[in-house]
Amino acid sequence: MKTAVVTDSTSYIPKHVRETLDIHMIPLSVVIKGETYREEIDITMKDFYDEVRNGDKLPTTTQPPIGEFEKLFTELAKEFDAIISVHLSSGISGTYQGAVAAGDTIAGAKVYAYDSELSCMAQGFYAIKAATMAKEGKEPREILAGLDEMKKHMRAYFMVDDLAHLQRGGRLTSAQAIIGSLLSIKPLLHFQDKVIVPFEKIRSRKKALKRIVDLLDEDVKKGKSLQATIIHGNRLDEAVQWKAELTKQYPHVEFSISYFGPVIGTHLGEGSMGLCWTIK
Ligand code: MYR
Repeated sequence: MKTAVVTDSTSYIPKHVRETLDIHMIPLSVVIKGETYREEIDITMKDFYDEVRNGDKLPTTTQPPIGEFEKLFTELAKEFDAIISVHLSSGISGTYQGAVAAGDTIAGAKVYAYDSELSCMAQGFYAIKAATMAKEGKEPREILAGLDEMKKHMRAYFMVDDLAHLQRGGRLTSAQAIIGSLLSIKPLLHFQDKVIVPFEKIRSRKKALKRIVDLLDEDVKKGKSLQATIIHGNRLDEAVQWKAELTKQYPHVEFSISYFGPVIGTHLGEGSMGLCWTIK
């Protein structure tokens, strides 16, 4: 049984990793001043933030057209018996549903769309795990069980500099009054039941980051072997420094750095910061 692995661009898996593991990528897009850019292909993270920082018009995002899924799945079905397609949470984007709908039209390979229930490198962890297991010759059933096991241990917390982006994009699921009460502070955010909700109200960026480390600490103490990624919205220097501190504090956790690319950055804004972790 040969299984191919697909993910969308919001996993922000580095190109060389995708190439090494044969992970196929379908891009979402940002629309800036009427121009559509496929992220990870037509526009980099840095160019995106530079472009929109002082722009008078705010960007918007779009999910991949179903035809793109159909094209890729049809191509892969010539060589593979199964396709596992890992996507950002179905609670914040229609991308997962697009993969499901396209998968239903494909002959010759069974398509398993997998809802990561979050996004970014946390989603990337699933795609990398799926691709590694597929290369080991594991059956789709075993791969999906591996992803579900990983999901039990997945944690992702993040904070934004300005909640207005999430509010404007409609991706913060809370009563208007709650959002209003959060606007002046830096709440810690996370995913619950596939949507973004405030985890705790915290007043400063420093305290929010410290709280994330406390949450990591609780899981480190459980003794499982963990991998973690710092995710930043164009704050590489800060991420590098945080990684050095965390690596010193938790030498047995494998840390890496990733970013909130154009699509996710449209909804979070520049200067966001997060940490996700799970079992290896
Ligand atoms: C679309 O247009 O379909 C894309 C919508 C993307 C919404 C993104 C909302 C923010 C997600 C934050 C993820 C943080 C993961 C650690």
